[in-house]
Amino acid sequence: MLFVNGRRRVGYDVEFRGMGWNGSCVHTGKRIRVCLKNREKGLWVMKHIAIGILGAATLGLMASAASATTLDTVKAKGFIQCGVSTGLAGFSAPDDKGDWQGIDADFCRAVAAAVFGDGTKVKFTPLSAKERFTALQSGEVDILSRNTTWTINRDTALGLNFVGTTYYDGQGFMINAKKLPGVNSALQLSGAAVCVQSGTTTELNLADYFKANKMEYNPVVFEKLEEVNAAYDAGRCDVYTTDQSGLYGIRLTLGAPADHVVLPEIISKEPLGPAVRQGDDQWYHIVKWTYFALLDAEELGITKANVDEMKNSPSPEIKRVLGQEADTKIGTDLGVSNDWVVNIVKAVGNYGEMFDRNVGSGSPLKIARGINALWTKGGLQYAPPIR
Ligand SMILES: N[C@@H](CCC(=O)N[C@@H](CS)C(=O)NCC(=O)O)C(=O)O
Repeated sequence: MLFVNGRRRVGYDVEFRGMGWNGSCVHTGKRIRVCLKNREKGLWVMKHIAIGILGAATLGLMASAASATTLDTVKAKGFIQCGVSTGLAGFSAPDDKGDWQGIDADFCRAVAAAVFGDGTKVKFTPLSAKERFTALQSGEVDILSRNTTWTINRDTALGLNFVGTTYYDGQGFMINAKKLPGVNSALQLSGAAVCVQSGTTTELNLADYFKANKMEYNPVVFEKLEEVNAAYDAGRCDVYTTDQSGLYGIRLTLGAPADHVVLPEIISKEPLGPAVRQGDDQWYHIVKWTYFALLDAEELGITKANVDEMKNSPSPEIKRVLGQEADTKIGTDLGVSNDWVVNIVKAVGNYGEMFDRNVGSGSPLKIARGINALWTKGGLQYAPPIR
C-alpha cells in the first residue's frame, strides 16, 4: 500500500534501521544484538554516527517534501486536477464546447471556488472505472469526483477518504422492452446476457443478486463505458446494469431511448461521493466542508441569485456561514478565505441548485430529489453546522 499513511513510515524503516545504540551493543533493525570488541566498536560507532547524521538530513528533506500539502501544491499550480468519468450525462460529461458538465464536475468547481475564489480553476481528467483509484493514489488527480460508491474496501485497502455522499443511488437494470415484452421485474431475467462495466461495484452486486435469487446469467463485461453502451445498443446483451442514475443518463444516448425501460428493483446501496487520498487531513476537510457548505446553503435558502443580499441578512447563522461575523476565523481555520461559502454558492449555487440543473427537473434526466432531498424535507442529505 504505497500511498497509505504517507512516506514517513517508509523513511523510518529504511533510514534508521541499525542506528540504535545501547552501551557496548548495537541493535540492528532486525533487533539482533551485535556486540563488538572495544577497538572495533569505536570505529563502528564513528562511522555510524556519520551515517546517522546523513540519514537524519535525508529524512529531514524527505519530511519537508512530504509536508507539502495538497493545498500547497494545488495553490502552486493554480488549479485543482479533478478526476471525472469519461462521460456520464448528469454527472460528468463534456458538452459541445468541450466544457465538463454534471454534478460531479460542478463539485470540483465548488472546491476550486472555496480554494481560489474562482470556480473555473479546475482541470478535468477523464477516468474509466478501472483507472480511477490509481489516478487518485498516485497524485495524478487531487479529487476523485466520479460517480464512485463509498465502500469499506475503498476506504481501507485502497487508502481513500470519502468526504460524504453527494448522491444516494442504487443499482438497477434496464432492458429493451421491444425485445423483451412482458418482462417487468429483474426476477424474470434468469439466463439473460448482462452488459456491465469492469472495476465497479456493479459487477460484484450483479453476481450477488443472481446468486441470491438462484438465477443464471451471462456477464458481458467491458472496461470502457462506450463499449458497454455500444454492445447493449447493438443488442449484444438483454440487460444493462449500473447505478440507476447512470441508466437514465445512458438511456438518453441510445439509438431509440423510448424503447428502453428501467426495471423497478434496486439491488444495492450506491452512496456516490467524492474521495481524496488519505494522509492529508486539511485537504480532506476542505473537500468535505465544501460538500457540507453546499447543503447548509440550501438549508438556509442561500442561492446563487441571492447570496450577496444574504450577506446582510439579520440571521446570525446566515451571517456566520457567509463569513460576515466580526473577527470570524471559520474559513481561515479551514485553510481558505472567510468568504469561502459565498464563493462556492456564486460559482455553482447551493446543493439543490446543483442537483436540479444537472440531474433534476432542470436537466434532461429529470430525476426526482427522492432520498437526496434535505433532511428537513424527508431526505438523507444532512450537513453538520458551520460554527
Ligand atoms: N458506482 C459504481 C459504478 C461506477 C461506474 O464506473 N459506472 C460506470 C457505468 S455508469 C461509469 O460511470 N462509467 C463511466 C466511465 O467509465 O467513464 C462504482 O463506484 O463502482
